[in-house]
Amino acid sequence: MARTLYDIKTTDGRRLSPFGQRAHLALAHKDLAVDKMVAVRFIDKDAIAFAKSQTVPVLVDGETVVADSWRIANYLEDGYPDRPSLFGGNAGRSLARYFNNWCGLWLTPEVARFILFDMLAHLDEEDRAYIRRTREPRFGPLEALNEARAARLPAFRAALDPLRLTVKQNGNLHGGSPGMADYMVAAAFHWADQASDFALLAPDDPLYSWSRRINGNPP
Ligand SMILES: N[C@@H](CCC(=O)N[C@@H](CS)C(=O)NCC(=O)O)C(=O)O
Repeated sequence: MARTLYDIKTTDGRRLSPFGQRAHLALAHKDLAVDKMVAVRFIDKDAIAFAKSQTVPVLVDGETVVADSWRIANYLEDGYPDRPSLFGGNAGRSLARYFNNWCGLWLTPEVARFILFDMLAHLDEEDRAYIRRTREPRFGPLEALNEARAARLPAFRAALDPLRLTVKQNGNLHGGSPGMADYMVAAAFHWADQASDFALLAPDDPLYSWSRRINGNPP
């Protein structure tokens, strides 16, 4: 059964979607290979129109089309029950939903404020214009965001304390080995690493080594 993943990937090889990274990690956890990866730009809406989606990731698994990283994770969990579990049961699935919402409502927009301006350097002219057009109404001018980021960093890092402590105590959010909650959170840091050289996490932060390990890129 052929498996295709649509994700944002630049011509210089950067994967600029935290949500795409979640799908990569979930597929790897299930030990499911991606036969074909289709690199799309932010503006390439026609390429994913068949999935009735405006966003990536989109997974095509044989005849099945699934858009949205949370739905992809649930599809993989339910469709491949004999493979390692992403959630560790229904209680784990419910708790993972909290992290999906926390990332969507807080972590990903916060990370965006630190890296969106730098991300422009990896986009072509059309995508740069698209990002400004769609993100500046929400975040304000990207230059101003960038100028404010150093001042905002201590509060951002402090807000990660509950995550930091849990990772220190458990090893991962899911416990001794990572699961979907870890993938969703760590994927936001993968995005930051791909888009920018800005040191969002200090190298001696336990979250630095944890997120790099989860993303398959140990320190
Ligand atoms: N809730 C969706 C969000 C997906 C999403 O926002 N993807 C971004 C890339 S990070 C995208 O495709 N953006 C296209 C756009 O901004 O038009 C998911 O979890 O998959």
